[in-house]
Amino acid sequence: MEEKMRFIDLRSDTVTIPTAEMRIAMANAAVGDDVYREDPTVNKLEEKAAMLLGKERALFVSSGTMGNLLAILVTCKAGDEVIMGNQGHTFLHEVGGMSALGGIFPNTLPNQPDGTLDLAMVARAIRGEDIHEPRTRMVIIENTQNQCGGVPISLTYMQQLSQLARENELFLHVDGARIFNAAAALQCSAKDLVQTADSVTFCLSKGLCAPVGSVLCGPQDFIEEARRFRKMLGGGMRQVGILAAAGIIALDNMVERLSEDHRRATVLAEQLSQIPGFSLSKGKPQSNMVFLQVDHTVYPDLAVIAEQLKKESILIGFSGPDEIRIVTHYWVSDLDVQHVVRVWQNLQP
Ligand code: TLP
Repeated sequence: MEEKMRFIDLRSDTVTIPTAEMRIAMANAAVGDDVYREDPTVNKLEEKAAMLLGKERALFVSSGTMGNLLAILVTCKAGDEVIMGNQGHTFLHEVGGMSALGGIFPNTLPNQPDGTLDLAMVARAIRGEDIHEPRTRMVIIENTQNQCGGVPISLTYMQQLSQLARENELFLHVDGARIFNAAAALQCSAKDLVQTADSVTFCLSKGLCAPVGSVLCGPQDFIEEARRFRKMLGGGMRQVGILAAAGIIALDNMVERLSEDHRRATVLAEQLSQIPGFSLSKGKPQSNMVFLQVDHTVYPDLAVIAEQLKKESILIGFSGPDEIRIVTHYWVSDLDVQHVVRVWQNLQP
């Protein structure tokens, strides 16, 4: 019997638990010491990930945060600068790791509503050879861009940003925590989306349902260096094929179905935004996230909404003082969506 989730948990896709198939694969995984590079299941996952993303090599890491941090630590020295969005996860939600652990400097530019960074602003932000200034080494772009609404960043933009980065000898890293959602939304392959980037981190443990782990993909020498930094950070794990086994199922069986989550997010957005007091703050969903602006005059206290929903087994997240974030995933079914809409229609201010 497959374990089910106790709540309709819409707080994030990070809350997903592994499928029954994953648990069986985990129990039966062939393992070895991955610090010796002897875990066959990790090796298989890394080869599969590198091929799928079109990069030379890949490295299994504990989290998206670690993947992004390794990319930065490998590329930059202390005092170097990274251009990134001010709504990017790397800037907002990675505990300032790049500065705390690497002495590396974020130069944030405003994310535009479509999640991109204005290319002219990026060009202007790149430093010259002035002895007073830090060196710009790197640009990070997030795809899908979470805080801007879970928006996918187009192939054309990715190519333009990459060209700008190349012309200025900058390393382009993609925080592709949800790159497969972006690819599903844009109806292209994840490989095409990151083809012009130097490196990418993607997460196995969000919409793809694996319990733990992300993968950093990039050039061979870059990944070799990332492996050293991973060890330095205490992230050299041993018989970790137990986890990689779930990651392999995630890549084999969970990618194709992501558009179902997108469809359910669209249904939720359409239905909930018709209820007085709620509107779509970041437009119609393009992937698995719905952002709802709450009218303060109707619902002065968001905690009251969360409490009523929780009583009906529904959990929601908040992304601002008056904003609710809802994320769909494997464990949210069509029936769950109907239940959420029914309960929401009966909320009391
Ligand atoms: N995002 C989480 C929270 O940390 C906000 C969420 O619920 O959305 N990049 C992006 C774009 C992310 O959204 C996240 C997680 C990460 C990186 C970090 O991944 P983990 O949690 O594996 O370190």
